[in-house]
Amino acid sequence: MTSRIRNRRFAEKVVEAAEAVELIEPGANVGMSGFTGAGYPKEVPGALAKRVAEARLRGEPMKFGLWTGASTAPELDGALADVEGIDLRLPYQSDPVTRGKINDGRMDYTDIHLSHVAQRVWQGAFGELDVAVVEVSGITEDGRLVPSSSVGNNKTWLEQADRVILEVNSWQSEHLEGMHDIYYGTALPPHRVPIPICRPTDRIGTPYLECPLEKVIAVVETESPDRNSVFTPPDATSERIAGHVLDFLEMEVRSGRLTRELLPLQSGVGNVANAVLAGLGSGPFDGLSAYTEVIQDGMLELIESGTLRTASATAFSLSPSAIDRFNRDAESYKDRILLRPQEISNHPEVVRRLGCLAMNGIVEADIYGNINSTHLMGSRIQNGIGGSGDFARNAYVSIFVTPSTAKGGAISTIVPMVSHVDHTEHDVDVVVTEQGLADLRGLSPRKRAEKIIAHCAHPDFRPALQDYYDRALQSSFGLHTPHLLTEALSWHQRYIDQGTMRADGQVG
Ligand code: 0RQ
Repeated sequence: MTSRIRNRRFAEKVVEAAEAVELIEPGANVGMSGFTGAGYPKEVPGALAKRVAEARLRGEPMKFGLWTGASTAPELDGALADVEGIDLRLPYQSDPVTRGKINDGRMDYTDIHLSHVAQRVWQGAFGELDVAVVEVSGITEDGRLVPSSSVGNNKTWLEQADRVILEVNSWQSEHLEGMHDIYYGTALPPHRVPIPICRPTDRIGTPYLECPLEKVIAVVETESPDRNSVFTPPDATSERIAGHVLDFLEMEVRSGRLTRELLPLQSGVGNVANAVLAGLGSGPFDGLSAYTEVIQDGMLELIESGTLRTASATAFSLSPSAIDRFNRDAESYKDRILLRPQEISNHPEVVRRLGCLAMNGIVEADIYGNINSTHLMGSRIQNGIGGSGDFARNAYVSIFVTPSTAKGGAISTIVPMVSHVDHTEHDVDVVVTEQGLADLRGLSPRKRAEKIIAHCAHPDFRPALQDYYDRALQSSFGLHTPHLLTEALSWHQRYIDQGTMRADGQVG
């Protein structure tokens, strides 16, 4: 028995991954742990992919429904997508192989708000959950499960699945024990009660996941690390975007709409988010808190410097060097960091009550402030909506950030009309590019368009956007939200046809 499996009866169920996957019947719906590359099972997915590949060679194709918390890693999504072993994937992915299969029409994908997944599964909207495959960082003497570096939907998987395979990962820090808050008080209507979180790190549950021993069909041991991408320092564009966001927040403080403590921060992952977080460390802000999905490097640094007092999330997404620092000092983070199930970390009720300041990346925005976070040219999925919708609609201020161009300047991320809508104009308060910031609060559509074109568009595309808007003012069917419908998506079609949105045909 390893030291991580402290319960004898669980230890008796240890098998190799290859043996465990034989217990998953073809066609099963499988709920796996994992959120932004943290806490996904490391051994079972690869073994399952191998089984699928071997079965295919025998002429017996085999597919599984694959449900997770959010994105995972090449060893999970990539491996199973590569052998075409996935039937329906949900709810968020960012794996290139998976993305390719979805966009080629070879795999089904349903992209839903992260906070909605648990209730949809409880409703039975995706059918039965047959098997859960969940990474934990240990099993206690009395058989409770110590969660790992993400919680995601694990509580729901363990409750809903008929059978459970546990992966016990001794690479994960032992100090994770006690850092989680698993709330068992959710119910379907009409039995719902308020979620009693009034401050980001209010504890309302228990540090452990529960799973009856009888459900556990196998335990697999591993020492493999999470997929931790190396931290790349913010580039100049991200820093300029971050600068505008920080100026905006400072202005909100100066005008008395926010205090120096701001309100609980939610921040998407990536370069811009890290640049904003870095800037918060040197700004006039203090005693900050976060109620978010993911704790990334920038947030850990803010905690280390003391600017960020507390952070609630559902997962870590740290670089290897940040993980080292975290593991060295994990004990001291216990009263400052807390990981929850994603239905709680992203819960609209809590986000609205706390008044989160939400900041997320986008694919494109239109001149009226509608946002596309997910689709390229209206039809190709990039990643998914993730938690951006959970936060944006319910935030105190919802901020969306993007460079003003993509693909070397061939694409304007500010367009006449978005080619797909994830966040409607009603959910969008502030749009920011490296060119500037448009505060849309309180503005009519026409005033919004003027601001977005003037402040956010790249100078190479600004005249064409202004020209579109001016002509729409002349001949639109209605003048509340002026549009030229036969032209509104022509920028996207030009990119598809000519590889550029530029009217002069220049590529980049
Ligand atoms: O593609 O690498 O092939 O060139 O999209 O774009 O600029 O690297 O930006 O990594 O911050 O991702 C919206 C995808 C932005 C992300 C999105 C191309 C661009 C590049 C990526 P290449 P960048 P980022 C918290 C909240 C939704 C979920 C969310 C996202 C690639 O922020 O998934 O907010 N958000 N979750 O070239 C064509 C455009 C484009 C474009 C960018 N207008 N047209 N291609 N690209 N803009 C996290 C979770 O919920 C878990």
